[in-house]
Amino acid sequence: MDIQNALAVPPSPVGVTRREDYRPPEWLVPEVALDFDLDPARTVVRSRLRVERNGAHREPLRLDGAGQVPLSVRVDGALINDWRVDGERLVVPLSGGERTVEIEVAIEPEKNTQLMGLYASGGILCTQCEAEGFRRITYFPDRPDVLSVYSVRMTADAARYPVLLANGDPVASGDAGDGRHWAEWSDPFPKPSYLFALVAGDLQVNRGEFVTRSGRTVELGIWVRAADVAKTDHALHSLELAMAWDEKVYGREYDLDVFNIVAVDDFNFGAMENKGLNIFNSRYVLADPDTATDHDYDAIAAVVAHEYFHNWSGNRVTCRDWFQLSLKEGFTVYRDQGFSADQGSAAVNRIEGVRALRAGQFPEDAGPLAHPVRPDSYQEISNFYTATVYNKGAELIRMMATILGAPKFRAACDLYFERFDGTAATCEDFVACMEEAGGVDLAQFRRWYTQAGTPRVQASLTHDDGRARLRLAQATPPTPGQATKEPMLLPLKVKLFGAETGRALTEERLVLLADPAETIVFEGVSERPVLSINRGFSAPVVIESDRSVTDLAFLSANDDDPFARYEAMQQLMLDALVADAVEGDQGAYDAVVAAVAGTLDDPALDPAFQAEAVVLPSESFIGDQMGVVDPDAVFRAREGLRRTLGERLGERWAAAYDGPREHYAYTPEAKGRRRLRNVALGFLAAARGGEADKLAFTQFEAADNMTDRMGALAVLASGTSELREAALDIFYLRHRDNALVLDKWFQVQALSSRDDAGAAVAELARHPDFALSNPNRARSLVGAFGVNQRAFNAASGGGYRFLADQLLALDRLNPQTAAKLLPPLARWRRFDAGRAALMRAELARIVGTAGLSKDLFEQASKSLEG
Ligand code: B3K
Ligand code: ZN
Repeated sequence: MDIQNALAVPPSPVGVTRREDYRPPEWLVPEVALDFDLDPARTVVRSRLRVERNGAHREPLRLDGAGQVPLSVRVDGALINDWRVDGERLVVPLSGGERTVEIEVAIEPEKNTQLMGLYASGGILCTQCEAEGFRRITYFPDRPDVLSVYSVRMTADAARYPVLLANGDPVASGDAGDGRHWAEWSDPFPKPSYLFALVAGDLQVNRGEFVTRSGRTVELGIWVRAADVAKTDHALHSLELAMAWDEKVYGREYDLDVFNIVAVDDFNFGAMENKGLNIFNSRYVLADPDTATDHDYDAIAAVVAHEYFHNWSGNRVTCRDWFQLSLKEGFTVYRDQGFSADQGSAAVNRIEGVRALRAGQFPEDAGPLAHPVRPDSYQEISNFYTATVYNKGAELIRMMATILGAPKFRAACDLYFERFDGTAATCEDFVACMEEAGGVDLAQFRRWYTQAGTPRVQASLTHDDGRARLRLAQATPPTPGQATKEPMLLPLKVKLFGAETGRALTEERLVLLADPAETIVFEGVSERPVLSINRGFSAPVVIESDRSVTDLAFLSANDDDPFARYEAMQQLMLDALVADAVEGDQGAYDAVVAAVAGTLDDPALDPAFQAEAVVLPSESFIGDQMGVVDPDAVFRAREGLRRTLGERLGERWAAAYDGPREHYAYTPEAKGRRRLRNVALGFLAAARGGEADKLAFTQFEAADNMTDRMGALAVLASGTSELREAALDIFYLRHRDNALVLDKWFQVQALSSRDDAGAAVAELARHPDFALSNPNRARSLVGAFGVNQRAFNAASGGGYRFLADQLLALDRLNPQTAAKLLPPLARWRRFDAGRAALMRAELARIVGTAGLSKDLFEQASKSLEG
């Protein structure tokens, strides 16, 4: 399609919701009783709503709906006929202040491919309501500031659905005749509709028990298919750890008698924090050493904890409207990061967190889909479950915790939970508690919620007469709709080290940079200082410093903050790689080799840290440092440095690789040793080619755990030997019946660095085991390919065309997941004119497609405009 024509494209097919238009609900629903006659083909839902007029007005009751038709409506027990459907809303004229409204609707769970509302997954009936899925189940004021006490009755076929679960505590159950049975659940805590859940299925449970600090016993249950029960111990154990951690660190105790988690295979994201009944993507529940990697184990613990922590940060205190999403998500990510940091190496955990931020959020902030942590408008709220709202949102909480200090931060959280318990709150409410209990003024800090874009800080250090001067200047680049930016409040942890003696010349100082530029003076600096800045990644910014190769190498060996040490090494590597990619200048490679050698030789460092410190920055992060991304040059430079490191440090990699073999254990120490061995294998492969493939194949065959098997397979999948095909075939045959493991098989090929990766991915999309209908499978191939920078950005445009084709096909089934996979096409401004035109043409093709969902339309049209 002609781009100019496409740009004159149809105006948005949907309305825009704006934060400034927020109005309190016209009607409240203090109580709701739901009765489900469950059947995958046709489920009848009867609701009884006690409604109360909110304030003095004469408006009718307007209830959100989507896709269903009301069968009947009653008011105070009497059938009425003067209701109407306006758009997708049910409008019921009501007089008086308090009435009971009963509505009957029918829905078709097995036809629900969007996986929002009530749907079927592998024989299980389950729900997903956040953000606006409840309206697909029944008519309701489907907004988070309407809080109701729910009771639920379910009736279903007893053989197909022996287990019936809902929010809260079980009340009663019995035989309904005709081979059907029923169960009732009741949740005493008022909640918004997005936290409603039910599950019906043939499930088995792994039970645990947790005694809260006030002595109440909570029955825990992880519900899965019978064959998977053996893979649920880690999730159950993680839940117990999370419950204890939240009591200890935040003083938060669980409040119901039961806490259930159910695993389903078809799920749009990771998991969902429904009150008392969390529903999970099975990839964040099921694990055993043979099928799950260390990364999977860590992710399961983090997601289990995250959803559990939402019981307070999200459920007891919820969001007033969806613009406040980061109120629960940013805070809860911050809380789960704290939990994970306490389970193993805090330094490695922070490195992983920052790496995720740079991989997912920085590009978002730098592109056409940039938005503030508290957005101002949306077409489709599902598009705002982003790295900005989640991960940058968590950094905002971290900065406030840094500014307040731990004791005051805890007091401020206590105040927030106490003051807003049982209500729907705003980001402003949270910040106000931080200010009040912290005794600080956060007026300027609030800009973090309103301004998009990643601030850049220029730092330069001068030294004379025993005095060091640190000049700092900040600027935030323009983002769509925000051409100019105000200065931000940036908490920067800073320390100086002596270049000659290596000793610390100052204490760590917390600089609160508020002005566009400031100079900080350090007295009594007797030798040339080296600057350690943004230690612990205290602010989510880009630091541009004039530190030399020598200084970065020095910090990578001597800084006493492990994150800063990692960061110095990364900067050293990045500078070296960009110089090579842009100018073919390999002058800094010697320094990188020496720094990596020093890190591997340092006996004080644990293997987990060593492994992360020596891993090269990703291709996309290297690209982010360039004016125009040249994906081929980045790939060439990165492979070149990998080979150089592999060759020149061959003995060290071999030593790291050849350490004593041990039986699998999931402990932080064993995990660190596995990680270092697999990183070493990668460097050995870069230097030795086919010979390393043999090594990898031996590891692949001998591995007693999935981490080592995947580590080897990743090396083989990017290699050229015939062992590659053999390993992929063995893996496929061994794991073809395990969907989660088969996802890894698709993913490892989509991420391959081989020249034919693009063609291989197109071929895999035709594989009988590939299906767009399962979000995990779609992400494992289409999503992974989008982050394979060189393959996706092939100059032919074939990668762009492939992605657009897949998105259009997926949009017809599952718009939410399709829209989530679009962002790689939004990066067009970062590439040369040829690639940019090809990407824009695909975006234009998407936007111009008839019948597009509003999810994909919003993402594609904004990407094209940006
Ligand atoms: N709150 C859910 C996310 C729902 C996403 C809806 N598009 C999971 C979580 O963040 O904990
Ligand atoms: Zn969450």
